[in-house]
Amino acid sequence: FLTQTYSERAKVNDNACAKKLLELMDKKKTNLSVAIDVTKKDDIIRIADLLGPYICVLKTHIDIVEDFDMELVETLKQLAQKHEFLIFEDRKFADIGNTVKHQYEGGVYKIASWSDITNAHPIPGEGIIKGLKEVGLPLNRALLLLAEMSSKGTLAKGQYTLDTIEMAKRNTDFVIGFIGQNRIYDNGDNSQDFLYLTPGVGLETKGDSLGQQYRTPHQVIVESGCDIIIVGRGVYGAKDDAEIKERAEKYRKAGWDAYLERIGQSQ
Ligand code: UP6
Repeated sequence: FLTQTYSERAKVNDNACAKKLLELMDKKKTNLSVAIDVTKKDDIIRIADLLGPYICVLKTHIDIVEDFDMELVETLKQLAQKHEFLIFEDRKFADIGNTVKHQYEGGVYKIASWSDITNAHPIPGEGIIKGLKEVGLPLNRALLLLAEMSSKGTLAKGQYTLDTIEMAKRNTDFVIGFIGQNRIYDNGDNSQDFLYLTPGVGLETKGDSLGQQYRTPHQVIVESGCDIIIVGRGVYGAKDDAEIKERAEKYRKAGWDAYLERIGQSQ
């Protein structure tokens, strides 16, 4: 899959969400996901509308929003349609199946009702997938498992990561891929594969004071074989809207050029 195009991979993917994602990446020429980690509803909406044309996935942390209401997610859904991107609530579920089911479906945020993709830590065992699947599958939602993390000292490594992949392989109707740093597993034929979405991407700095570690789009896409770069502060942390757009275009181009190099189509 390292040399296959996103559109070739879309054709063999039976998960509606993964198929749509791969198709829109190809169409919009972007493998950039932006993490809009800001805390005011109006800022999220403004930045989402601004960045719509540059991104394939809008990543949210809905529980950091101070003035959350359902109108926010309704607006994000409309923007997702207008600009053709998917919404990924980075909820990082980590509890037993019965609990995550409620957290995913209900509560204040009703994540399953608006987020195309969400993610979960495999730490509780396979029940977490089963619980989320009961809610998400009928709604055509998809799940990513956290196989590795970008942060210093992460415990998600070695056998834990390999076991995560085995869990995903048993649930390919709902699990479309991973949050990770490397393409750990590649099935090596032309059947449905996993998507690798990678946070910890930055062009200017190597990390922050709280353990975040950054790599470049080239390292992520070409050297590590991942599919989507997730960038937060590197994009939204600009001084004004014009600079946010400039930065988004810079990361979009860096990610896309890296992809073209990987599939052997760079000029
Ligand atoms: N994130 C990571 N590393 C992981 C998993 N998730 O950084 O292993 C998330 C963070 C944040 C974003 O929760 O929303 O990706 C990275 O933001 P940044 O680019 O501003 O560091």
